[in-house]
Amino acid sequence: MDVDITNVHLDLGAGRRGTDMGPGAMHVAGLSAKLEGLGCRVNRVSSLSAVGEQEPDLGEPTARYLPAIARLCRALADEVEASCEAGRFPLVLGGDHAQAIGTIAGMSRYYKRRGERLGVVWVDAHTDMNTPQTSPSGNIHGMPLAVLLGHGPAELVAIAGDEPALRPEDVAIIGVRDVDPSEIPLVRQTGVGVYPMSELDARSFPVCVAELVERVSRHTAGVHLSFDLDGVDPREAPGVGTPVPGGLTLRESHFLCEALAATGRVVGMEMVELNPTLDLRNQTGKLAVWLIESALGKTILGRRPSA
Ligand code: B3U
Ligand code: MN
Ligand code: MN
Repeated sequence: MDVDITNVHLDLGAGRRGTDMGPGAMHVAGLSAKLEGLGCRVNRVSSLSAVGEQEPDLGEPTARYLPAIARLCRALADEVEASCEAGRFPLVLGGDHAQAIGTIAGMSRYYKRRGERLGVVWVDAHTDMNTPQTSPSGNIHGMPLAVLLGHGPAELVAIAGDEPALRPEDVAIIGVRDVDPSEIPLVRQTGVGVYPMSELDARSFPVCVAELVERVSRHTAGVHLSFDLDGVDPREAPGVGTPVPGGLTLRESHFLCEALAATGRVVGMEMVELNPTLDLRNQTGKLAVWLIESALGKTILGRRPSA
């Protein structure tokens, strides 16, 4: 498999600075060599940056840094779409989760043009379905999934084209344990699949993962994994800006990535919200690279035979 890596130096969507340094930390953890060890070829590594962009003075902002984030996401969508077009696997290193507006819009444009649909597994402590009207923070990293389903600032929704990037039936969020009361109506109204921690515990993790894989695969030509590291428990992934206790264990996180890889239908991945300024000796950066390896097909007893 040929992989295109895009480093996204973006932290303007988050409430805390520092996720712009996430890509560097994953490279320090040996990403490229590990991908090559898996039999992947890294075709190109490119970078997009919103570091140092100024916030327009709009009084009390409801979508902070909207122009800069829209600009970056448009450029990212173009890159990712071109990678899909060339038959390469887009691996996007974040960056805060606002980048998913660009990554997934680009992938979705490619599939829509072929009359096909894209499935998404969204790993997150949060549901990321606020809009400027409901957001308590004004931070766009709390809004990307709403945007991709067609709700939110028009300049962000439009990056996917005339139709929203995703259909709610093709989306599942897993690891959820911190939802704003104000975003619950949109979560319910859209009907996206949501697996809160309580359900994973009550019904067992493997059962829920099997159901989730079936949901995102049923009507789709491929599945993208949008992995917010705050989905993982902060004891194992401390380097994130909004840690929430009670998250996925390292073992569950690997299990999910391995289960997705085993379907052979993973067509893109992004790893987001890594904040090296809050990490402990790159513990979370290393975890991120491990999880990427699992999602791209690493197995414990050696390489899975490639098709
Ligand atoms: N729901 C809150 C907090 C939040 C969302 N995503 C992250 N934090 N990482 C918000 O600001 O929208
Ligand atoms: Mn998120
Ligand atoms: Mn999150």
